[in-house]
Amino acid sequence: LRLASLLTEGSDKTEFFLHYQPIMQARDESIASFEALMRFRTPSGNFLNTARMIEAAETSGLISEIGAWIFKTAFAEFSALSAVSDQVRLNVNLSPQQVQANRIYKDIEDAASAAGLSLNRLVFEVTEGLFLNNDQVTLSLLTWLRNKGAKVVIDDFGTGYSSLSYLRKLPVDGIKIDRSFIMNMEQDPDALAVVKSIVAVAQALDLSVTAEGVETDGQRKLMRELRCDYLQGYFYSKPLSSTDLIAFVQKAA
Ligand code: G
Ligand code: G
Ligand code: MN
Ligand code: NA
Repeated sequence: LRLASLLTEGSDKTEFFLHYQPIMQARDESIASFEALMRFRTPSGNFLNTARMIEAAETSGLISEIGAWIFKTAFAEFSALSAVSDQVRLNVNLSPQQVQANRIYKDIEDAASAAGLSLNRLVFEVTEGLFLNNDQVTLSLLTWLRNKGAKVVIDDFGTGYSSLSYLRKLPVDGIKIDRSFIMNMEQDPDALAVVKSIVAVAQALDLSVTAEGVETDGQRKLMRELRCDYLQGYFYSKPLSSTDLIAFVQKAA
């Protein structure tokens, strides 16, 4: 996949756009947030694999360019959701490469001011790998975002090198338990034990917990019993186009 040529030959060929997946408050199942997820569609109408496209953007050095487009588009589309309460937030994924580039500060500020959006409406999702080297560039960015009122959460938690004890020292507000654990916990006692201990540690450290990939009523009930904070997954909604998102918000209101 030649992302670079796709980009330079014009986005009139391959369309980029964002889908948004609702994240619910576990307590009352109201809308807590929307996660922006990148989508690529070819002229023939096929969706390209997002993970592969993001990876291609990372290796070709275009991720910051795409990232800036994501900030601009997501912040503007989110701002335009007039029926949504000001308690609802927007989650945006950050690639490790994007975090390393200095332009990210200005890209976020420019997009937020263009959309009239305060940074305290934002949640940034990062991966565990970002914290491996205790890198100052990373820590400075995350600290800056949190000082501006944004939240930072660790995505796909449990799949990386997580020693639970290191969590205490990181500039993060919460974790999202990877959906592989949620998927298996009803059948597999080990997966359930992992979920329970992740939740217990996060709660002891005052970190929010999101369960990803909630697909069944059983998973939903279990996570609510464990006092997980947020639930996300097909049980509530798949990722939605911006048009379908407006309908979802109106129905929930
Ligand atoms: O939405 P989907 O399951 O197709 O996403 C596949 C992968 O691509 C996920 O790991 C997701 O985190 C990543 N991804 C989706 N959208 C974005 C984005 O806007 N930025 C980054 N960095 N990653 C994204
Ligand atoms: O890595 P990240 O957590 O950002 O990836 C999110 C991806 O997970 C989204 O692309 C979305 O399509 C996918 N996803 C969200 N909810 C569910 C779910 O309930 N089941 C499955 N199988 N995938 C989901
Ligand atoms: Mn994510
Ligand atoms: Na995930």
